[in-house]
Amino acid sequence: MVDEQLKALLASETIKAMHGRDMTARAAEARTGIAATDFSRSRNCKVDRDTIDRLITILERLDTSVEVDLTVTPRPVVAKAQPALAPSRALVATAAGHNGSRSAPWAQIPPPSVPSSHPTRPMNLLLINPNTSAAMTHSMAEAARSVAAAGTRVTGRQPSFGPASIESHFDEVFGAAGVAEQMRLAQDEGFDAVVIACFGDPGLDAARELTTAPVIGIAEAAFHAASFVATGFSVVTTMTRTCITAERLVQRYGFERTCRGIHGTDIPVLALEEGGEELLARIEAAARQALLADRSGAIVLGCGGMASLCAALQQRLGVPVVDGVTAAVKMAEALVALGLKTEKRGDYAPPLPKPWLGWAAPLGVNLRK
Ligand code: 5HY
Repeated sequence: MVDEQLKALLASETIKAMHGRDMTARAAEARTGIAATDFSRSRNCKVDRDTIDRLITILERLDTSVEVDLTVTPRPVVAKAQPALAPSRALVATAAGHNGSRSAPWAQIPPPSVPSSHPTRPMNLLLINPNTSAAMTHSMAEAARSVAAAGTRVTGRQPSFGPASIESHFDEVFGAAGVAEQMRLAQDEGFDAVVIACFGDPGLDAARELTTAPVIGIAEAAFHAASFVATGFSVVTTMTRTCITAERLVQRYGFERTCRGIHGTDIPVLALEEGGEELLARIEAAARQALLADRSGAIVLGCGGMASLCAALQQRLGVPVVDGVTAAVKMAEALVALGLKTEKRGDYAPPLPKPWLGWAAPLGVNLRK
């Protein structure tokens, strides 16, 4: 009885969410087998994706499988998603950005051969935005979902304290602490991978101490991706004063030979949320100048808040433009598919227990799990 109720609830919630995506009632009916009349009653109710994710998680805990075909036109951020779910465990893929059908004939094609010890189950990806701008967390989670594989569910979170944007060393200290807070709070949620969505990769090492799941910083991911497609790349970022942070990461990750220059636009991070042509044109101009001055072949966007501008800039510049958020998502999926986990023998072993004082004390207890 419970299953049916939840299944119906999930399907109708998903349909409501699909309504937000201009799908005709007829089409939704054809895909879900739920009578169109039901839709008219639910037309004005929008349900966010997180709700669907939660419902899916509930269903999984009940080990119930539901087949829903969700063909939705993804917003072109970078690349089309690649369906990879095994036919036997057809589960509801999260509504946004997936292109998977269980009823199409190719769905019977066996999934790519992955190591048998790592079955292709849905992957839970935690995207942590180290600043406290909920709008930026949302836009980066959207970009992440637009390239995520069919079975990858993206959960976006930001700290409960700290700066709305990270544009200085002082901001970065709290950004890193915010990452540590969110890692501690998510420690029992079983995320399969984590993305730190700020171009300074704040708190990356600390986060890796708190989980065996792969943790990827968007700067590190972007540098790797750019070095696969060009012998030299240039970074275009926000405030010029934060260029030093990117310079230090280039050295830390060993990209001195491929990173040919780092350029600030002095566009404040939070101004990116406004978007608009004027802003895009300023970044485009800075990128053109960098390509010329550095003789580089690719551009790396030096802020997570630029993720939604990536496709348009690539179109205009005609060179590879790399956004770290989407690059990190695909690398996280690759590491999980390869069954690779963060080492626990050396410096990424859990922090040693000790007394903690003050407001952060709750974050310091029972660290050795
Ligand atoms: C970022 N700051 O990606 C960095 C960009 C920067 O709040 N998110 C931020 O300027 O370092």
